This record gives sequence, structure tokens and C-alpha cells, in this order.
Amino acid sequence: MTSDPKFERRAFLLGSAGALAASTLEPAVAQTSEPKPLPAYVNWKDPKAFIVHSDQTLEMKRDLFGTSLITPEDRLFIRNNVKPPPESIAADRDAWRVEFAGVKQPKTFTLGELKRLGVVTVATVLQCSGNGRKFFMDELKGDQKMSGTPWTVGAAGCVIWSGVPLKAVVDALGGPIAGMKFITGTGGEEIPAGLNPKDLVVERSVPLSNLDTVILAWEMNGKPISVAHGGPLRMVVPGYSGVNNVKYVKTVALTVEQTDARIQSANYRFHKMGEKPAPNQPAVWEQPVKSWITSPTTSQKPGLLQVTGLAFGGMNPVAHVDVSVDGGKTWVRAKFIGPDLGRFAWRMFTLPVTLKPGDYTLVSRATDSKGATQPETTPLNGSGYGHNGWRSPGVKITVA
Ligand SMILES: Nc1nc2c(c(=O)[nH]1)N[C@H]1C(S)=C(S)[C@@H](COP(=O)(O)O)O[C@H]1N2
Ligand SMILES: [Mo]
Repeated sequence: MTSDPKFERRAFLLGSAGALAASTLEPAVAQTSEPKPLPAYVNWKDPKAFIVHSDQTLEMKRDLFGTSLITPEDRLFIRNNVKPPPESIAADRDAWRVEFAGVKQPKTFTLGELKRLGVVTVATVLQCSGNGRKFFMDELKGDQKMSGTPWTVGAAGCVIWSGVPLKAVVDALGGPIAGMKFITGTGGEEIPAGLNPKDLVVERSVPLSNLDTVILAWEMNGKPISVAHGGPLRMVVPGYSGVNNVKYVKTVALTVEQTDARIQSANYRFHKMGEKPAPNQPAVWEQPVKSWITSPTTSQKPGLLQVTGLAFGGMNPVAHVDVSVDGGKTWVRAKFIGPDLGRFAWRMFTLPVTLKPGDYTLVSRATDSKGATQPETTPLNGSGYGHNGWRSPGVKITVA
């Protein structure tokens, strides 16, 4: 890195010749191959935006995060644990029914009725618990194995939700019954006959301490939430990883125990490599502090350029981000750009750098308001959840 203006001009002139050479080295694949078709339930999305791991797992491409903060719905990643419900559940959105239990006056509300109880708007990072699993997989040795989708960074987005605060609903129903410790939300997928519902139901419990922040959302980025992303109504737990944000929520119960549904008891647990998941292991709940570079992701001409990225603190605001172009040997503080949409949203950052011809590894390291910083590597866990190490998502580029 240098800020010598004389060098910058020379590097720029050299750069235009160098760029030709560099572009001939780029693999031709990206432009010529047809993207894999999207499954029917998301055929309204931009097919060029995704790495299609399967019909139930669509990852957004890394160069599409942009710098204007909000992830458009047609690019937002998709993750379904079971087959999503039909579009017809949103034919009459306001008629969608949600049952409330664990409160003094249990009741079923329609969405139309819920809308009358309160409305708030909150921006959150929606990120699959397994985002970054690919980086764990790359570290496996010997006969170590890990199953799951090999997400890199694209199972994440920052979106704006509008909905009713759960607290307003609970208050309207006389408050929690004494002794309740969890908020348990149940997804509205139909469980095929003959299968054990406990094995398939998307039912998640989060600590009752989230009562002041959980919302039941009907709107995302200014539109009624698509069924693919959880419409007509979604339970949003700000700061918590993807799985806890139950789509097409049909029951919200305050409960003494966590649900014994498989998705809570055996899946989404932090367990050691080779150890079986069990309900006494830590649940995948709060997201840790994290960041990654979003641009550039390809080779560049020499001279001045903007290294951009995004950072978030999970439950806490992100305080600052350091960027390195030499793979973590030296760091420079980046500048936040754009609006601050609150502690659950991500922030975009930029660092202007002037690069001479050579090879660079761009990495970023965020610190939250409580002083928690991304580790260089995240200790391995058996299912590959919660990756937030700064080294592996690094971007290698050639400047020529
Ligand atoms: N009802 C229901 N809610 C769900 C899921 C699901 O399969 N069914 N998947 C969860 C998981 S694992 C993730 S990462 C997010 C994905 O949200 P998205 O598909 O809107 O991006 O939804 C969560 N909520
Ligand atoms: Mo997920």
C-alpha cells in the first residue's frame, strides 16, 4: 500500500496495459455457462444471483452484496429444512391464524387482528447458522467428516421487517404464565402423513429474555413477505441466527422447556467433532461478531481502489472494522459508510487503498461494542455452525 501520488499515476498508466493481460487469465466460465434453473417456488428470483446448492438451499453470490446495505428479496438466500408450503397460504394474508399459548389468556389471532395491536420496524441480519461451513470443511483432516451445505458467505442478507412486537401481543393476552422460560415458534409446513412430526416440524425455542425484541413480521423491505421467505407471518428474533426466525409461523407459545422437536434437540447444537448432538449442548442462538470483504473479488488494475465489506455484531452494535491487504500482517481501520440501521443490522465499510502490481489477500476483522473481536480461526464444531474466523473468508486478488 502506498499513498505517493506520483506512484499512483504511474501505476494507473501501467495498469491499463496490465489489465488486458490479467483479463485473458480470467476463467471464461462465469459469462458463458447458463445458471442452474431456480426451483418453481422461487422462480421470481434473479437466477444469476445464486449458487444453487439444492432446491432448498440457494446461496447469494459474493459480489452482489453491494454497498447500499439492504439485500433485495430477489437476491436473498433461501434455506428450507423441509418442503415449503404452497403459495395458497398467502391468498388471504390477513386471514392467516396464529395460536398464542403460555399466556394468561390463550387465544388465536388472525394476522388482520395482530396488525391492530402494534407495529415496529427493525433491520436485522438474516444469516444461516451454517454460513461459512465450507471454511470448516476445508480444514478437516484425516477421516473427519462434516455434513451440511457448504455455504461460504452468501447465506446472509440484511433486511428490514415490519410487524407487531411479540411483547404487545403477550401484554394483550394478560402476560406470561409464571415460570415460562422460552419463546417457542412453530412453522406452518404440512407434515406428510405417516412421518413423525417431531422429526420434521420447524419449531424453535429461544430464551424469554428476547421478549422485548422479537417481532411477528408481515412485511420485508417494503412488501408483504413472500411465502418463500416466511409470509404471511414470520417470527423474527433479532440477533439470532437464521433457524430461529421461524417462517409461516402458526403457533407462538411461552414454554417452560425448549421444544423436544428434533430441529431443537438434536440439530443446531454446538458439539465436538465426532460427538453426537444432544440437548445439553449449547444451542445455536446468538450470532457472533463477523465481517467479510465484498469487493473487489477479482483481479484489479494497479492504483487507487475501494476495498468494501460488511460487518455486524450479532446482539451488539459493531464498533469498528480493521482491514488488511496482506492477509493479516498489517491492519488499517476502515470507515463505515451509509446509514446505521441499529444494532441488529450490518454496516458497510470501505478502505481506500493504492495497490502496486502484486498478489494480495484481503481480509477484515470486526469488533463489537463489548470488545468481542473475530478470531483468526473459529474452533471446529461437528456440524459447522457459527463460523466467524477472519482468515478463511479472505479474498485473493492479483493486481497487474
Ligand atoms: N418454517 C420454517 N422456518 C425456517 C426454516 C424452515 O425450513 N421452515 N428454515 C430456517 C433456516 S435454517 C434458515 S437459515 C432461515 C432461512 O430464511 P430464508 O429462507 O428466508 O432466507 O429460515 C429459518 N426458518
Ligand atoms: Mo439455516
